[in-house]
Amino acid sequence: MTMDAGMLDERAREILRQNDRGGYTVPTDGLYPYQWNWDSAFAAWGLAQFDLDRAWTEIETLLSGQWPNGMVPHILVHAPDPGYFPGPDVWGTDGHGPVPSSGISQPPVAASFVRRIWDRDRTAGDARVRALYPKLLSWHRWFMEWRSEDGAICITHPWEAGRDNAPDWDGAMAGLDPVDVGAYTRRDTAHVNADMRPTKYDYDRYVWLVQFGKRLGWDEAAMRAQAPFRVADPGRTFILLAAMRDLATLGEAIGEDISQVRRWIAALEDGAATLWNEDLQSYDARDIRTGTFAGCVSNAAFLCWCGGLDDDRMIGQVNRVWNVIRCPVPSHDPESPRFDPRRYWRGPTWAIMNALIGTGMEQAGLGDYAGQLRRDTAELIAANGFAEYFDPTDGTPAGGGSFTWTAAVWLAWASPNAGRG
Ligand code: 9WN
Repeated sequence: MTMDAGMLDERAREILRQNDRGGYTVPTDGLYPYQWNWDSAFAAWGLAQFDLDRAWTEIETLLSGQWPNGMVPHILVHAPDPGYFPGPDVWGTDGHGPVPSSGISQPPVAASFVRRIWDRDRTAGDARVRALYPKLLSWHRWFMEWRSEDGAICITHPWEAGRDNAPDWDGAMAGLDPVDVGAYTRRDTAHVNADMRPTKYDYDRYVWLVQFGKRLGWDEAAMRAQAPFRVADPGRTFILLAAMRDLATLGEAIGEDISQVRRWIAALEDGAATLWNEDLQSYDARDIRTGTFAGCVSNAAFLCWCGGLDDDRMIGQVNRVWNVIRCPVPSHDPESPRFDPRRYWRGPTWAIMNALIGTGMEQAGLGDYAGQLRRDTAELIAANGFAEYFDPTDGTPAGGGSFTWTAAVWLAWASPNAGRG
């Protein structure tokens, strides 16, 4: 591969600076004008490679939006912007949290990046990690109280998974009737090609689920009792498992009692086991209302190693998928009829998912696979830019450009110069 890694490093730093809105980073200019939860945690990982203080601030700003019940919203609206739909008025979350926000959360990657950022300079980060620990603990508790089904972590809206239109939710989405959703104007398709975005069928259901939560005043107990959409997600389960292990490491280091965190880890391990689909020979999403598996080998299934599971059963799937499409990992099985290489989470490859999968593989002793995935992700970015996501069949960049988390993953993991910490 011929690439000028130094130049790409500089471009990645420039993207992070350009998307900085003062204390928080937007995912990309225009398309996503607010602070997104897991985007920000990745941004902090990237920022930590050249500005540790700013990296801590990113996480602190994210946690400043935490609701009293522990939930950390998936979107924080520090400054209004008409360029994105739905805004806080549609969510109807006024008075729920300290910052205008959405009413749902996103994959909790933050604790894992806090641990890595802290490891870069434990002395400088000591006070900051002590202040963040109780907030992360209370967010993780919220997951265990409101999203756990025997340790398998659920989503109540596709946006909570961060993998919005993944085929993993097709069955549960078909069970919704978005009656009376009313008229609304999407903004995303004004920024990027509609063929690369979720469809109107999807959006009607996304908006209807927001209206449902708003109607119930975002009361978790009431929402759980009625639960029109509740799907156990392998992605969230493995990510929370990883974050919980990192939280235990942090807690132990600062002298906290981590016995509850240990119990949660055990519960999540049990929950992860319930997501193994024997017929598919893969981890899989499961609809809680119907008890049925989605039948999807998605990139989330390959996060088992990131979750710290010593499990070699997914290796067969990696080999099969890479035989059809050499890595990086596509978001959906390339041999499935539902595979769509340009439509968002139904086929494209995402640098953030590759980074989580790769660091997990590394940790599990699968160094050759991890190295391959990292090099191929680097090549993809070097050849096609810092796009939101990429067509895995030919690398075509898709979605938004100058994307924060792609730049962050480049700096922290994919770049030949990356410290990978
Ligand atoms: C809805 C910001 C976010 C990511 C998600 C990604 C996409 C939003 C959207 O963009 O979701 O939250 O409007 O499509 O799916 O993972 O956090 O980058």
